[in-house]
Amino acid sequence: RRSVLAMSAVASALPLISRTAFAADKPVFRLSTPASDTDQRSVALMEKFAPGIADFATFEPHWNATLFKQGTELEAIARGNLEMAITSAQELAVFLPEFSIFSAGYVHKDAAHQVKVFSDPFMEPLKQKVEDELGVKLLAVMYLGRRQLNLRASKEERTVMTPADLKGVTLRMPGTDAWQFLGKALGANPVPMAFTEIYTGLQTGAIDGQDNPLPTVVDAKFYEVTKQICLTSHLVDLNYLAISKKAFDALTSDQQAALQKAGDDAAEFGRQNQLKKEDELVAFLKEKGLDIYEPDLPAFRDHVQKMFLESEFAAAWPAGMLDKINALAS
Ligand code: KDO
Repeated sequence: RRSVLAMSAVASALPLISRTAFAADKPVFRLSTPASDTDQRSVALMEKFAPGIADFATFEPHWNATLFKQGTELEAIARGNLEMAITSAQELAVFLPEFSIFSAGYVHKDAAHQVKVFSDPFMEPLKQKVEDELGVKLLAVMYLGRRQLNLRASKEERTVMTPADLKGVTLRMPGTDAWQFLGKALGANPVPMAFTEIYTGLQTGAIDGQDNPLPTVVDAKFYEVTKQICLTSHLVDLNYLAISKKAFDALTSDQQAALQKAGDDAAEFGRQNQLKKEDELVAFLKEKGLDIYEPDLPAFRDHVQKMFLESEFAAAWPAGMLDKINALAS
């Protein structure tokens, strides 16, 4: 009797053992990003994405560009050295120039417009190209916010109403051509610098200013070393939650669906929180003593749009795509 019991104990333990072995073998999805752990995209990933995939994979984020330098993540995924990133259209445009359409100022109108554009069938060939050429799958569009000009000078020292008022201003922009061109289109003198170096750059005066959405200005404490924010809203900025296609393809179809849902849930959660923060933080920044004001928006929009349309970037945009994007704006 004992031996029968023992036998059945062994038998029932077997699937358990193999399950345990499988659990120990769960793939680890490392994500590298310059974002801090308190950035709303990061919070959303921890609260929605990590638990959504926990049954079959381990999410291992590396914040503040501690694993890969800003801008090197796509190549790291392509080479098989990294599984996930929060990439940008500007970084994708380095490899696939058509993505520069999303780096042009005043193209996306708001967060909802970004979602409509990302989900539209006209994005399919672009997403496919990213998979085929970089081995990267774009899972979801994440909302970063409306980028604003944030300068060391007070409004009294420099009032910015039109692009001409930015003449000679050393403006830190992220380090790719599409980003640098946006700085130029704003009328400034753009310089490349990694996100993690901005605070010191502002503090020492190596740069006169930087551009980022209000939640980032607060999260990274740029308000401590700047005196004004000019609400140009020149780019309704997005990021793509990206995963290695190889890592994705190794999952079962149920796991892939669960991972996609976790990505969508994280993007939506982060979007809502970021939108709320964008609204709330004007008061916080004013309290901190910053001048916050709107410039002549048509002057900025016309200048930026004209420069992009006349640039070599626009030559790479798929025919008719800008009209299709504009048609999706409500
Ligand atoms: C930045 O470097 O200014 C930027 O805002 C660019 C974005 O694409 C994004 O990568 C972001 O930095 C980082 O995630 C840090 O918030």
